[in-house]
Amino acid sequence: MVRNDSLGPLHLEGFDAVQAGHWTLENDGHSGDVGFDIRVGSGMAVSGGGLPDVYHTVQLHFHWGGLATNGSEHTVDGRRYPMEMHVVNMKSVHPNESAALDDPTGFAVLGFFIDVVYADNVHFGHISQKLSSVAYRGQTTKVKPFPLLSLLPKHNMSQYYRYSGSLTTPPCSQAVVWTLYEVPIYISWSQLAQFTSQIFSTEEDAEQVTPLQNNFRHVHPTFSRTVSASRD
Ligand code: SG7
Ligand code: ZN
Repeated sequence: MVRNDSLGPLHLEGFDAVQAGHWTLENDGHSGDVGFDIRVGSGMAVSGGGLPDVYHTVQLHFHWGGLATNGSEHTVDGRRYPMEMHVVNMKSVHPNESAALDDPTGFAVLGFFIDVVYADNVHFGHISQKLSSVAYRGQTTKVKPFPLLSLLPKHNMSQYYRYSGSLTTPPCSQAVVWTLYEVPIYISWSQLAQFTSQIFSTEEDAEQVTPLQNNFRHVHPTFSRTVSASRD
């Protein structure tokens, strides 16, 4: 880990506003895949904080384990959190995702650890209340836009880890500038249970009745990569 004092806070444009139109929550659950994405439309972008360019926000999604097993994709000092949220942003110069996949800095993904407490997180209700509408693969529902900032930690957004890496799902393209925030988001046990019990990777009439769990990629060695820490 290398401390890099030049890594200031990121600029999160439009995250504090209610965007026009609607967002789409879609169950894309091929087995081993993520489960669902929330496509957010236009209006939000991230820049600064050492990112090489401006990236517009495309979607957010989650990785989880089970009720008793943690499911974050990243670990800090060997610790895995119950869940992890990814806000996926694509470099604005690219016309489409396949162009961005060919660029080693084509995506900027913001990762947030999610920890579990007793109190509900009211802002997560915007998402968790909708999960039953997209239980099965291919199902979609509309989500009324809400300020994405309301989901994020209120403090210490200048503390994060930075490395160059890959998408965590196949083909795992080396196309991501990762930003992992140190301070977690908190949700309740019952909200965690909604993620671990309500999403299926199968179609509605399938025989399989086991909900999608453990949709995280296993930890890989960093090889020669540097992981930087922003100043606090
Ligand atoms: C899921 O995770 C989807 C993908 C996403 C991938 O498969 O959410 O979304 C799309 C549009 O394919 O890939 C490019 C992208 O966002 C990996 O995302 S992740 O590395 O942040 N986990
Ligand atoms: Zn992800």
